[in-house]
Amino acid sequence: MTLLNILEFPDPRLRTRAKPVEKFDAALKQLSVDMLETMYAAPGIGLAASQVDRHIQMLVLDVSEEKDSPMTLVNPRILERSGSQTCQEGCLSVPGIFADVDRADRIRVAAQDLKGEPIELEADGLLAVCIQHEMDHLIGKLFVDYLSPLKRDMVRKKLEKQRRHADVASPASA
Ligand code: K1U
Ligand code: ZN
Repeated sequence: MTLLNILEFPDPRLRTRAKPVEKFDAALKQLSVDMLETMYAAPGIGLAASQVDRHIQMLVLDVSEEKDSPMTLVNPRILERSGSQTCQEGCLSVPGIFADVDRADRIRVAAQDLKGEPIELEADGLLAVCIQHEMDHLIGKLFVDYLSPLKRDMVRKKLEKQRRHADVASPASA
């Protein structure tokens, strides 16, 4: 099992725009397996390749209660959006912070699977929120960008404090 390192806000690499996937090979399949393992272990309900410092348009997710419905979307595009919903979001790249974000309630998405075959799906509720959140990662956008600059700065300071406390609790050996 390979667990990948998840980049954390405000790491500038999270702001990189992901490139389209052109090669549907064994390495892409392996990255999707590693990303799913990393997402389940975190635990989370989604993960974008950008979060593990791979700047390609691929995301994984599983919003099922049983954690038995993994999905991988390659080169996703939103074809249609409708309605709106407000959901409290978290992010594995912004640990311990939760905030309400307004997003489309229903979306229609076109993507490719790991073989490059076209997929189309309709999503609503949490699945729609999660896809929109992960697609934001692929353009270098984080859910904290929907907050006011003041609140975003508070988040940055809170994370710095959390990290300082974590360093004191378990200092890196020299
Ligand atoms: O992108 C990410 O960092 C993953 C993120 C996805 C997400 C969560 C909530 C709303 C929108 C998108 C997470 O998975 S954060 C962790 C989380 O929400 C969760 C963890 C365990 C069980 C249930 C939810
Ligand atoms: Zn996220």
